[in-house]
Amino acid sequence: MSPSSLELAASMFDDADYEVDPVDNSSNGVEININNKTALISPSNEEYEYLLTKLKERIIESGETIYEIGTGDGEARGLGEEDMAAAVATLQSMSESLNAECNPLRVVDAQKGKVAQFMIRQRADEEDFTEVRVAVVGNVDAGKSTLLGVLTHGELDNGRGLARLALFRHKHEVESGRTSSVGNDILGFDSHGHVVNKPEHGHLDWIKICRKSSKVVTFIDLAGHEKYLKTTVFGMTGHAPDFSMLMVGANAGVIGMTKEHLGLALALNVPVFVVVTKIDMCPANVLDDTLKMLQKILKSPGCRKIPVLVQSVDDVVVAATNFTSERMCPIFQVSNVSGENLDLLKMFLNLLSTRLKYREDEPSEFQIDDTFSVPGVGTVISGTTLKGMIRLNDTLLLGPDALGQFNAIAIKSIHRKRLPVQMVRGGQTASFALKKIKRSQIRKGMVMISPLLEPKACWEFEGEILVLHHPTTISVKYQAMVHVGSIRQTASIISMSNEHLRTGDKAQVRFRFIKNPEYLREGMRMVFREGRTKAVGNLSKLHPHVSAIAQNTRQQRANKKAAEQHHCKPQNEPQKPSKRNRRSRNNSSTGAHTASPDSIPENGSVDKQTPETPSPTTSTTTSTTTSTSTTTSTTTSSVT
Ligand SMILES: Nc1nc2c(ncn2[C@@H]2O[C@H](COP(=O)(O)OP(=O)(O)OP(=O)(O)O)[C@@H](O)[C@H]2O)c(=O)[nH]1
Ligand SMILES: [Mg+2]
Repeated sequence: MSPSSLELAASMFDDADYEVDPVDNSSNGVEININNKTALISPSNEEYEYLLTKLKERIIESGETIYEIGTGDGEARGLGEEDMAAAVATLQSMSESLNAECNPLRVVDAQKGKVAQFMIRQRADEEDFTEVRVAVVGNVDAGKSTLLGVLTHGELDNGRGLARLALFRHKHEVESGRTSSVGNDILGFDSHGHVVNKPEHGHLDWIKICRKSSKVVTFIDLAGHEKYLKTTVFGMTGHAPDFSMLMVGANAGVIGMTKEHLGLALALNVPVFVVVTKIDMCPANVLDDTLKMLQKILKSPGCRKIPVLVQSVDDVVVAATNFTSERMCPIFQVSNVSGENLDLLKMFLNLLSTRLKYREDEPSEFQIDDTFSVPGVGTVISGTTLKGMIRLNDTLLLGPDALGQFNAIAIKSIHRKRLPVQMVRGGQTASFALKKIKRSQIRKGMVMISPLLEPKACWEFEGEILVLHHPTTISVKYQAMVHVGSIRQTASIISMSNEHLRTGDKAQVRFRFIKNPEYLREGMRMVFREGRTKAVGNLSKLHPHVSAIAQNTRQQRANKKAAEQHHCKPQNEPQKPSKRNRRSRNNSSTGAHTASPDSIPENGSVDKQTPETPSPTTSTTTSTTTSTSTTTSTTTSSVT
């Protein structure tokens, strides 16, 4: 991707979505005139209660907040030593009464004394922890899997691929050293901000980590090689990352897929921070060149970011507190072999909090990004809760199936990171064991959703798209892969506002899925790509699907026949399917699974490959559903 396509990506979306909520001075509708700078020094009972309520409001959503003492409404910054001590004591007492830890982050000199920042983090109970997802992208060999291995297993790398072994899901990945699938690993922090991961004989016990953690960072390890781009795009759209960590090898510099991945993160509006690796083996002048190049790209009109080299604890706090609200892009320089600066990176990760806001009263919505067959348990689905709360024994709708229908399903077990739990909230990933459903009946991209939403499936939808790159022109009947959330399906263009689209063009385009109807929501981000062609955009209008059976009228069949007679072929008709695809198509009618090979463990073992899979011994569950039809009807329906 050229810098100009980065510019295009940035011009499509604005960072405004991620503004932090402004601090307001009302609590439960009661306004209190309070001086924010001095309020904590010796508050009256009424003021104390007010401050406590405000702190509670701040930590209710994500279980933590960064609190600053010594600043306030237009006053000169800083408190004297005694006042600061009194204010800190009040903050500690408030934290204690909210069952939270008050962890000092930094103290800085100011005009009138000192300003101090604290991380107030609730002590989580055994079952509950907040979650932050970080997608790890960057060119092949940048050191992505290695860094994750080092962070999560606490042992340094040998420079020859030792640490990454813990992350690989497939045998061929171990042999080639290249990530080809979406890998997962977790890093837990307790209420003091200390890492809780303690590998036993090289293996991590996820359940123990979650029980001890107040916050769990889930890394989504993605592939750097171009041939796995489809899987990497899926990791970025389907796993709903809060942040993306762009990795750059210090000696290799900004090469290969680095800009492509950066452009993707910008297009999907996922805040990016950069980690430069291999500083142990890189001459100073080469490292300098790499940093200069990075800063130049980040500052370019395409990115409009403010790069900040993070070199101290102070820098980490500033970067973390301004990361989502401003255009700041922190840059870390680390070595996985010597361990240099890894502490700063860990501290930064500890301070990040989820971007997905949830409301308990919202109807729930869960997107499926992977399916597994677990011996003794049955079909297991995993994915992200986007909205609301899902509790045990809730009844949700699972779909859409090939006919665009949703089927009732009871929730009999919920696991978060392999830990059995009672409920899961918006912003959290989870897995569910489903009984009496074959894995082949479930596709990535399907949803489990509250019946209150009365979900409808769509064959057709409209998107406002921007073409980031296309070698020639795109016109009607053009087909490419659409990525929306965890949906990944070929769609063709059936109409558009412009006659032809070239690189840089914006247009209103109507698409039609070629295989299955899908559940979509207006405003979702989409990526439309095929080879080097790439367009990004927003879903602007949905055309809900009317039951395929109802539509399979004589008239429609006649229309279809007529269209066939007119040789209505797509502009870029896909080539003959590969042998394997042909085989899986044939199998699909007999109920064999059709899940993407990415998700299927090669060696048959499911434990490691299923991030949140309930273990056969711990699972008690099952759920029922009305049977979904396996008959495929891909061509029969259309839109009103
Ligand atoms: N000297 C040194 N070597 C490193 C460092 N980080 C990674 N490596 C080595 O770089 C090589 C590539 O690392 P990987 O972690 O496989 O790279 P990747 O980004 O995951 O690559 P793909 O998965 O193929 O995209 C391995 O041999 C690592 O041992 C580092 O900080 N210093
Ligand atoms: Mg890798």
